[in-house]
Amino acid sequence: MSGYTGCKRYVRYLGLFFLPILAFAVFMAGCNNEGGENEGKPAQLAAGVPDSVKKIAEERGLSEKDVEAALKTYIPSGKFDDYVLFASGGHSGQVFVIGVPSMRLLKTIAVFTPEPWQGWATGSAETHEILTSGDMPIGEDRTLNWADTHHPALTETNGDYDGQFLFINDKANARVAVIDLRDFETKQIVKNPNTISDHGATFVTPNSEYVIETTQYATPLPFYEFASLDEYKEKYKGLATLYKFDREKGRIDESASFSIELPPYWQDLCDAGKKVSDGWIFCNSINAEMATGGINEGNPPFEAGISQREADYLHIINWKKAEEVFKAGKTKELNGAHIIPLDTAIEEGILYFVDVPKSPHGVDVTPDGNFIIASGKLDTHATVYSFNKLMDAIKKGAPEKDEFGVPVLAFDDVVEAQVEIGLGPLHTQFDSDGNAYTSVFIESTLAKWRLGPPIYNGPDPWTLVEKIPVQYNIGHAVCAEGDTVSPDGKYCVALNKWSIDRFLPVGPLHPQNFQLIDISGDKMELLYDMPIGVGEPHYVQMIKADKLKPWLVYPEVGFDPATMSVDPEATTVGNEKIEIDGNTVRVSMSAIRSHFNPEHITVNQGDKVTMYITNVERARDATHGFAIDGYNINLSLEPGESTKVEFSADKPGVFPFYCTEFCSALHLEMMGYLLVKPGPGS
Ligand code: RUQ
Ligand code: CUA
Repeated sequence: MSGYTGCKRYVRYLGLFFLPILAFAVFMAGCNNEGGENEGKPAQLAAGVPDSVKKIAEERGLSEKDVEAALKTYIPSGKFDDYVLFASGGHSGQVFVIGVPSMRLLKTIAVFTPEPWQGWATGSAETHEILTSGDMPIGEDRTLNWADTHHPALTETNGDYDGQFLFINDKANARVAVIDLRDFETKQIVKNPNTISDHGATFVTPNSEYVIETTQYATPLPFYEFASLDEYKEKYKGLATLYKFDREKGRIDESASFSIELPPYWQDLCDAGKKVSDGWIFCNSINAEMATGGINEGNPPFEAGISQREADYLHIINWKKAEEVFKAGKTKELNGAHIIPLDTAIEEGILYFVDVPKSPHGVDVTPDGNFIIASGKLDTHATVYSFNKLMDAIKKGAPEKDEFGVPVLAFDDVVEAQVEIGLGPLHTQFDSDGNAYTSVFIESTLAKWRLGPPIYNGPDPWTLVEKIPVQYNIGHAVCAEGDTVSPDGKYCVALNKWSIDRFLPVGPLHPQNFQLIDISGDKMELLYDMPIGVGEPHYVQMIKADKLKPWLVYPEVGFDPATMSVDPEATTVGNEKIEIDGNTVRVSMSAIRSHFNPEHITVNQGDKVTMYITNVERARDATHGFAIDGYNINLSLEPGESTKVEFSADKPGVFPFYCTEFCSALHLEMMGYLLVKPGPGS
C-alpha cells in the first residue's frame, strides 16, 4: 500500500504541467522500446533442426526467438485458429473478427456503417431498416452513417462467454447494436433517446440479463434540450442505462429497459459484478470536478480542469435493486424511456460512490468477483477494492455525501491494495493462475501482477511480476476469455494505438498494432504484430473458437436474416415473375449459378419497384451479389438468403444489373437489364 491516502482533495492544476510531461514520456517510451525484444542474434537453431530450416532462418536473418514465434503462430492451410477476437472497429463503425494465434482477419462485421460486400445498407430494405432504426430522434438528416465503436461484449451464461450474441456501442451517438453469432450479422441498433454519447458500453451482467450503457459527456436531459454551460450543475446529467436483453428473440427489449439518473461526472468504463458481486455494476467517472472548460474564456482547458482533484468517483450501482424499483414503477418517463431519478436512486440504496485516484479509466472485476480493479491514467497504481468491504461500508453507512446527496464511502475502509504497476495504467485482464495483466499506456508496457487471497494464495500477493514492452501506447489489452469467471491464460493481445516503426510506411496515417503475446510460460513472449489499417480498435474480447457455432449456409431457402426465419414473401424456384399494377412493379427473382431469373425487367420511369430476390443455392460459399448500375444498389445474397429491394425507377435508360461475386466460370454472364422507359415528363 502506498501513495494515495484517502479523501483529501485539493485543487491542483495537475494537468497544466503534467500534459507536456506525458507527451515527453510517450515520446521516450517510443525511443526506449525501439528495436523490441525479438531482435536477437541470427538463428543458432538446435541440433536436429533440418539444414533447410536453418538456411531459411539464416537467409531471412531470423533469431531463434523469431523462429519460435513463427512456429507458435503458423496455422497450416485447412487448420483453424484456437481463439477468435471480436475487436471494435473504432471509427469504422464495424467489428473485426480475427483468428488467434494466426492474427488473420477473418471478417469485418458491418454494424453502424454501410458495407457493400455484405450488402449492408447499400440497397437491401431490411438492412436499411436496421441501420435507420438507430437514427437521431431529431433533425432533418437523421441517418447516422458512421460510429465510434468501443467495447464489444459477448453474451455470457453464468459469467462465461456462450458464443451466442455480441453487443457493441457507438460512443459518438449513444447507440448499442446486437449481432447474432449464428450468421455474424447485425440484427438491431438502438439509439438512446435521452443521451448523445456513451462510453461505459457495452458490458453485460453475468447472464446477459442487461446490457450496460453509461453516458460519457454529460448534457441536458434529453440532450437536445438547450441549457447553457452556466447551468451545468443543475441541468446537465449522466445516465446509466440497462438494456434488457431478450435472448429468445435475440433483441434488446426497450420497453423492459430503464436508466438511472447520475450526476454530470462523465461516467467512464464499467464492469458488471460476477459470482459474489453479481447484482452490482461498477463504473468509473472522470469529471467529479464538473469542469466545463473554456480556454477562450480564460478558464483552464478541460484536460486541466478535469484533473484538478486527486480523485474521481467510482460508481457502485445495485442493479438488482434498480430493477425492483423500475418494476415498482418508481420511474419518470422521458421520450418513451424509463428513468429512475437521482433522488430515488439515493433513497432506494441503488447508488454509492467511493474515491478512485488520479483520473481513472478502466474498471475490471476479478474472475471470482471479489475485487474491483480501477486504474488512474495519471497514477502508477492499480487500486483494488474489496467487494466485501464495499458491502460492509454500505451497511455501516457512508461518512460523507457528494453535493447531490450520493453517499461517498470511506476510501480506506474499502481498499484492499494499491499495486505499483507503472505510469498510466488503463485496463486489466486476468489469467487462470491468479494473475492480472494491466495495460500501461504512458510506459508502453503490459504489466503482469499477482492478485491476492482468496483468488491467489501464493507468495507475494499484490505485487508486480513482470512487464513486457509493447510498440507503442497500449490502450486496452485482451487475454483469452480474460474478463470472464474462467479465464484461459495462454494469450494476451496488446492493442496499441501507435505503431511508429513497426510496419512499412503507408503515409502519415499509420496502422495501429495488435501484438500477440504468449503468456503460457514463465516470461511473457511477443509473438506477432498485426497491423490494423481500418479505424481505431478499443476493446476486444477473445473467445475459444469452439464456443462459436455459426451457420455455414442459411438453414432454409428463402431465409430473411433480419427476422431469422423464412420470409413468406421470398421467391421460390418456379415462382419467378414480374407483376405490374399501375405504377407499382413487383419482381420475384431467383439467383443461382449462373443466372438471375428474370433477366429483363422493363418498367416505366417513375415506377415504384419492389424486388424479392432469393439465392436458392445450398452450397457453402455460393454467394451471389446483385448490383444495379447507376441505382446505387448492391446486395449480398448468401446461400439460402432472401432480400428485398425497393427503389423508384426515376432515371430513364438502360441499366445492366449483375452479380458482384465471382461465383462461377460464367459469373460475368450472370446479369440482366433493367430497361426504364422514359416517362412523359422526361
Ligand atoms: S477505452 S483504449 Cu480505454 Cu473506450 Cu479506448
Ligand atoms: Cu453469381 Cu457471380
